[in-house]
Amino acid sequence: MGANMGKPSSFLDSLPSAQGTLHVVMLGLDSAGKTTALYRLKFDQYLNTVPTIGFNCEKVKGTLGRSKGQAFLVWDVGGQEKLRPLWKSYTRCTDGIVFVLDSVDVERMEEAKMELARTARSPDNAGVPVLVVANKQDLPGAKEPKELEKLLGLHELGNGHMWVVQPSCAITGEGLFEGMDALYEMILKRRKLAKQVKKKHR
Ligand code: G3D
Ligand code: MG
Repeated sequence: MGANMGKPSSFLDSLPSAQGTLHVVMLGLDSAGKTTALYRLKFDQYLNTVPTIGFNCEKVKGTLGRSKGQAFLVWDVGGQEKLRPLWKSYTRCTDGIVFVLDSVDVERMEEAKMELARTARSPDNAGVPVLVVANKQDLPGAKEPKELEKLLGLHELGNGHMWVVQPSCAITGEGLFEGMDALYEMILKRRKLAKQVKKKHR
């Protein structure tokens, strides 16, 4: 501790637990697999889900990499069209956005792209890192991350967003914790950049 005196922020930076609980919102079209993913993250088991009306909210803990032990409060907001206007109120003041995608549903890819773009453009969400969970990779015909990048227009997301595409299968849980770790890395990077900018303008 002594060696770090006078540099409290860098000391705190090295302690993930010092960051407190991070707020994350899960978005995506209905039946993309959001609720399945949330309960996989929470209980490490498959739970039969019913379409979400309103929202689910669970505290989950990272298990991999630097996110190990880090608490995330994850909001799973219903994806049905009539509920989407609510997304805005949940994404205010969030540390990260998890956008869950059905990697097989090419018919609704354009709709998913539009919803993601709408969320990303919102001034409240400027610069909030986006984890795209390319779900249902177990199904034949699932699109690969590189292709989804293009289909979702991720390179044109703008508004200062960092993003990562993580392939997953929410039923087995494959890829979910890797995704949370990638999201955590982006959150840390964003904080570091913000601090550098602050320093520059002092
Ligand atoms: P939502 O919360 O985004 O609306 P749900 O989606 O979690 O309710 O999941 C919708 C359906 O997709 C569920 O099937 C669920 O089991 C299935 N699902 C979720 N993730 C995966 C996955 O990775 N692979 C496959 N094959 N199916 C998945 P039902 O049949 O209950 O509608
Ligand atoms: Mg749901």
